[in-house]
Amino acid sequence: MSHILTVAAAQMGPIQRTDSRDDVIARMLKLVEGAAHRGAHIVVFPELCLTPFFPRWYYETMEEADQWFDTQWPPAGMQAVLDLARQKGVMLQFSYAEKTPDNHHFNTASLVSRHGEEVLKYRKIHLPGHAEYIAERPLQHLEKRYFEVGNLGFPVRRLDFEGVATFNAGMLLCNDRRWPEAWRELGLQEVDLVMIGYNTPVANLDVKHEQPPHLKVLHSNLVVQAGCYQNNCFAVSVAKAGVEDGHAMFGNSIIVNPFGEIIAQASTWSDELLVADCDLRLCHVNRASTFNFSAHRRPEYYRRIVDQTGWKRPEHTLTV
Ligand code: CDT
Repeated sequence: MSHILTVAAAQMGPIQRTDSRDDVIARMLKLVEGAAHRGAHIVVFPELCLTPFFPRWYYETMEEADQWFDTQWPPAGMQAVLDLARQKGVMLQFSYAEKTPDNHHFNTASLVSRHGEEVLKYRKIHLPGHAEYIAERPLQHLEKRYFEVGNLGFPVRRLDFEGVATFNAGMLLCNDRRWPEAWRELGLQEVDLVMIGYNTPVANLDVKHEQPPHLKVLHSNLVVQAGCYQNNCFAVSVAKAGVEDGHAMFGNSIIVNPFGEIIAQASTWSDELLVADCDLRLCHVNRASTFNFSAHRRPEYYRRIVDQTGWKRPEHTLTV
């Protein structure tokens, strides 16, 4: 066994409303081809990598929004990508809008073995935005309208990539990466590799506070670097980037090691591959020291984290 898992972040440029599914699939095929050529064992695609980020558009009914949802696994067109990946012997992670046979709607990520089987499914839990149209917003973000909160928790699967490495894999989607609780759920299952897809706009969506664009990059790096460091894992964090439907998404896909260091970073707003070797032994360095969870965690003092959602400030004020 080599202990080295070679991962590829397959950043994608924008997907316009006018692009066909075939156009998108052709781009994904090229990215898989390139990643395999560069020796990748796993290729990770962005959140909602088959469609534009449609939650920026308001639809009165779910029936209208359903045009963006796939009802089958694999989603339409994806079989060609799975076939190529199987032929090249690489694993894939992709994400799409899923409508289940019993009419539930999720923002879903799927991890596929090099034999073409789904080995792990994740349904996004932290859905940002709002459920109703808000006229004052410069840009709608209607994930709470179109998706239900994921019902699978934060699963981690132990995978043996024969002849390469055995590792524990988990997934997050976009806004999830900002929540330490999500990372810790994965970290407590000894996750080695976290795969993250995202669509994050450059524009500040909060009309009450003008946030400069550089903070978007800072915050995205900050949470992924901290998540990896505090949970002893690698992450492949992959953007849909560039100007989609007139709205810019900041891109900046990164691959991060368990020390929190960025080991690969995108430099375009287009389809772009980042490839990095992940020495999985690095995950054990801090597991044996600073972040030895068994030795140092104090869950008896963490109750508030699971019992409480919003803030409760101290009841009394002390005059000083
Ligand atoms: N797709 C996604 O989760 N995007 C969010 C932006 C939300 S702004 C209301 C993110 O956290 O990047």
